[in-house]
Amino acid sequence: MFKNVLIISDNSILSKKVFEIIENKQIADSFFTFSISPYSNKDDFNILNTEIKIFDLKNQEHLDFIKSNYDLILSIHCKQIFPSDLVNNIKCINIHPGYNPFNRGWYPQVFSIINKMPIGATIHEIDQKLDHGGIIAQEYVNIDSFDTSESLYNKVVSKEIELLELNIESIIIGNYNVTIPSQEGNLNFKKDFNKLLKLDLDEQITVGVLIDRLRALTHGAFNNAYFIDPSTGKKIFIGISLRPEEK
Ligand code: 0FX
Repeated sequence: MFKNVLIISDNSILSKKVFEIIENKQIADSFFTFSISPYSNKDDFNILNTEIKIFDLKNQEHLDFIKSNYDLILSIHCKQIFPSDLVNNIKCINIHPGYNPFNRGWYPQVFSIINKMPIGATIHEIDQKLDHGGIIAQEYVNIDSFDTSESLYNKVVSKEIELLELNIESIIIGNYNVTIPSQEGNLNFKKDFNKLLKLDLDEQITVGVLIDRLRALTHGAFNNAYFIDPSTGKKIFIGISLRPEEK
């Protein structure tokens, strides 16, 4: 049983969900602390109605504090990579918006739309490699032909919440099982996402490949895909709208 649990997150909506799940489950024997990385704005987390700490996982004093005060860390979309000093000394568990070991790393749903690898949500132990450790729970979500990055991401986040609701008690008690993935899978970085953004007006590709590229880069108001206007040299941002027929 883990007694002092640190939740570190840069996603206020998911943090609030976890807060509610913990409250509803009445896990009274453990003490929970909510925190963010320095990349987040504390004000965005006021909706939690609890004290929010800020921990910088690159700061050794912060790491020493964490090591002496907590016995379990739950990473809920944290922007910082967990250093080996933490991973080797405390149980660290991550909820990842992807189906490990496929498209580990940056924005899994974007890459799954393009390379057709499985997508879903995974709860796993953190080890030295990114989105890599033993898997505690995971589930697929389906990619529809009309999904964009945004609609697929929303399905993944709903699945993450479902998995957390189902597994949080066994994680806190420490009686969960772990499965080691049979392969290393593949890993994408921010630079791989950035390489997708610029569209070459002279590139010859099929309509299917183009639609996939555009829907993989369509996510709400984010200015992702663009081409360069040949006459002005300006970036012209582009998204796609997909509407299945209503019957
Ligand atoms: O909570 P989260 O999904 O991302 C966070 C961290 O920011 C990220 O570094 C970490 N790898 C992840 C596990 O947790 O929120 P987000 O707002 O950063 O991104 C949500 C989605 O928004 C992303 O999957 C794709 C889309 N997006 C985001 C940005 C910033 C874009 O399409 N373009 C963008 O420029």
